[in-house]
Amino acid sequence: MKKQYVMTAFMVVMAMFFLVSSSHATLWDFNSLTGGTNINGVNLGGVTITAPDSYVGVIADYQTFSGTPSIHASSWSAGLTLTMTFDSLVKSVSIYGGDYGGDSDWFSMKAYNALGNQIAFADTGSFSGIDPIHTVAGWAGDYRYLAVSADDIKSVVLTQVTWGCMWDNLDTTPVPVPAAFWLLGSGLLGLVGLRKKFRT
Ligand SMILES: [Ca+2]
Repeated sequence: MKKQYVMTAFMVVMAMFFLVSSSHATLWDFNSLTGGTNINGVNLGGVTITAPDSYVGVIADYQTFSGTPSIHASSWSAGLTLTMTFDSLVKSVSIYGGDYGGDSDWFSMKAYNALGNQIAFADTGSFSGIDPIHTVAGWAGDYRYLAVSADDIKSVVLTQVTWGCMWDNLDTTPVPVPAAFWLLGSGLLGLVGLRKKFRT
């Protein structure tokens, strides 16, 4: 009987560990990357960023956009895209984009599931100046924050709608522990309880 208590406690601890370890948000700030590098197709630890023309650059610092390394498309041409594909499904994605100089920036973000179907969309519209809500200490360029959320995001496509953008601080939250895991867990706990009942 003692053994069953130990097993039950072990399962509860494992379940809690799994929940805690899998609920952490993941932030890519690109700060360890070297300016001028082409990171197209490189896995940055959970995310791979690609572009149709095979160029995803790193800018060490562009005036005061973020004051730290950020990423960009091959040129400032309108319509260029970057695709960010995640190793594991996520339920939300956010990122900052923009540059500096008071021009009219604009970018959008589309989210896709593993089947390639679009499941969410966010758009800054034309803007200049700092995001009035999502301010970041040390950032002084023109930027906006965009976020999308859905049940099962596998990738997002960023488009610089007008002019060019740099992007920084890509942030995701993971898909929560599946309900099935908890059903299985509670089922096993129930079995332990039943065994105990039949024994006494
Ligand atoms: Ca950065």
